[in-house]
Amino acid sequence: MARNYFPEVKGKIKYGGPDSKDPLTFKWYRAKRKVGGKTMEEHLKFAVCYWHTFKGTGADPFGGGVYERPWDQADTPMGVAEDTVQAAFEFFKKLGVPYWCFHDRDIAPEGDSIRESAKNLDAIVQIAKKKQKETGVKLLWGTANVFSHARYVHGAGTNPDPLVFAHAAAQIRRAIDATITLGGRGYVFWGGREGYVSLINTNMKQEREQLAALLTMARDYGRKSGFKGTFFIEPKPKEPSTHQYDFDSATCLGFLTEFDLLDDFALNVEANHATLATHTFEHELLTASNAGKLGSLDINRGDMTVGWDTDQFAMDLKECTQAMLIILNQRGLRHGGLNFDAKVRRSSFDTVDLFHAHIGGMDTFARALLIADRMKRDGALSDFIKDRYKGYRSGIGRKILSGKTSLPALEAYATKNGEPEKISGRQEMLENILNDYVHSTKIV
Ligand code: XUL
Ligand code: CO
Repeated sequence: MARNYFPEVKGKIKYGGPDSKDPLTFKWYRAKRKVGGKTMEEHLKFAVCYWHTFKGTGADPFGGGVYERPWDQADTPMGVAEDTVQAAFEFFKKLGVPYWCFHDRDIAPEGDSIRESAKNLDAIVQIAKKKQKETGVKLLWGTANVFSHARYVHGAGTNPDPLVFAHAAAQIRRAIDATITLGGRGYVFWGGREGYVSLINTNMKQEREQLAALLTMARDYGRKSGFKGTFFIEPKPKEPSTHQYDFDSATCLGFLTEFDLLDDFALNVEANHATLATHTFEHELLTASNAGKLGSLDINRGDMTVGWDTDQFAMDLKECTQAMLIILNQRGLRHGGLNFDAKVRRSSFDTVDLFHAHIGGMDTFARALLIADRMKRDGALSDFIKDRYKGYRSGIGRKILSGKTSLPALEAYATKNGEPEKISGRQEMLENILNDYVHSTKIV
């Protein structure tokens, strides 16, 4: 008999509707509810992340772990790993999420040698494969943790020592194998320490070339091994390093173009990483989407008064509505989804807090989806924007965009037509419209 790790939740979390007073029910998320031809489940493709939800300890710079999870109590690291898979799939099933995500070292412990680590990983992957079949839960993406071990102190692919590069390559190879075995839709690269602490000891030009070499090899290995999904780069400006080479969406797009990786890669954009880069989430999503490269999202939020990656659960309805509008406008995420790269607070140490956190995040995005769908259908904001640029759809504007005019011709045009009329950007009016949609109680 499988152990019951979450006895406080008897069965699957149910839909209770917006007026439900039971905190262990959904108010907005109803997996099979149709929104514009697709179900909520298909639109949102939620994934639970293994690292925060099952391996987070609550440790912070001032104190150690406080969570004491029941699946962490076995005598051996492999025993703990086996118990954790059981607990994880019980959680996925009860929550009703279609996907999960992992790093190699979250699911299986590092061994004393590369061979032993690979053996550990494979053993857990086999169990996870069975659990996926049994529950119907699928893998959104896998990745390798090439930033926690002491050998990666100066980076993995960007390390000055090629032996460290080789260790990272070995790990990534096995993590790609694991992702393929589990049918993962994507494979993520987050460059944890792929950057510098100080330029005083760094050959930045070469480090970027090293990183490109690693990504190219990984792409070639994955394709040769039959991986048909998308490789994702996850932008983040800093933390743990001072500067990371995958700083933000625009920097990553430039990097992928420079090193000829655009065809196989897209971006996995994270909310808290956007704000660390002093951008809004919307800005980062739109930059990726405009380039046809918004592949997946790590959903969470930062704390605007705190300058680090707090990875809180997404709760800001306005921000999530803007994110959903961008996703709807690009007609969905092909291989990606919405991964909860978020952790409960240190003081929320009960296992039931994990349910409250995910229910809140799922409800926020489900509600955001309904609002965004209505806004899109009504042409709210978009009609205004379209009208604002109408001058470029004909006449001189059209000539500018199609390269059919020149500076002297434009000088002649400006001279003939005189001073332009002043036209308001109507920001406050549009903010009021956005507020009306976000706070409307009629959109159910
Ligand atoms: C770290 C972060 C990672 C990646 C996966 O800030 O976001 O958890 O999502 O390596
Ligand atoms: Co992330």
